[in-house]
Amino acid sequence: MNRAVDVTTSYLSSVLELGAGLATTAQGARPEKRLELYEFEACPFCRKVREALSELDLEALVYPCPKGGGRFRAEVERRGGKAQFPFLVDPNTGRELYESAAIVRYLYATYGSGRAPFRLALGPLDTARSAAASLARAGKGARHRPARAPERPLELWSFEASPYCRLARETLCELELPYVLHNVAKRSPGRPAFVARSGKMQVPYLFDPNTGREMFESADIVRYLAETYAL
Ligand SMILES: N[C@@H](CCC(=O)N[C@@H](CS)C(=O)NCC(=O)O)C(=O)O
Repeated sequence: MNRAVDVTTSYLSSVLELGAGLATTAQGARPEKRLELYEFEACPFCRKVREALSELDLEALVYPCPKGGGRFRAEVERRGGKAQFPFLVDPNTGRELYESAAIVRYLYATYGSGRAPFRLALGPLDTARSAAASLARAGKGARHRPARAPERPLELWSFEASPYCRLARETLCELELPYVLHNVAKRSPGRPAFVARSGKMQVPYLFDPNTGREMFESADIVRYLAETYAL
């Protein structure tokens, strides 16, 4: 896919998300330890969880589990008994959960206002909304590509509904590169600290502790990840 098609279809995907994962909402208690999420970018159920993380201004260590991937899928099977995604691990409470609706409800109950977003009550309609957003990207972020494993997780500043962040996340996912997802959605209280670090409010922003490289610009990030890790 060329860059113009990538950006256009990623914009369409964001529009089809219908505002979910764009801005933060009421936040509750903050986790002491980072949440861990096993997921893949193209999965509509995983998107619902990432939307909730953005809205609740929560960070997560993301373990990408694209189809055909050999790095983290086995860990989910070992812990939960089956290879189904999303799978959330909360080291603060010891909870380990499958099922996107249960995970979103848990996140809002534990780290939000207590009440899950209205869209969750729409059930299959909400899933159709998220599936449409996946369809717009025609399978990007679904299948693994051979890549070497980094020693340490990368770090990405992002928010779910950003079309440019999606392009960066797709590549991280396909290459099975684990990363700390710093969500800085609109109204995020984390934005000032991010700007202090990076110099301006623009995402995606990638930091690779394995090479010391940091950069803005989704096209540069996608190119850097492929050149550095793809085989
Ligand atoms: N009801 C589950 C459905 C999850 C689901 O079907 N996930 C698919 C991916 S979209 C899956 O794990 N497939 C197995 C695989 O990819 O190997 C939920 O809401 O979390």
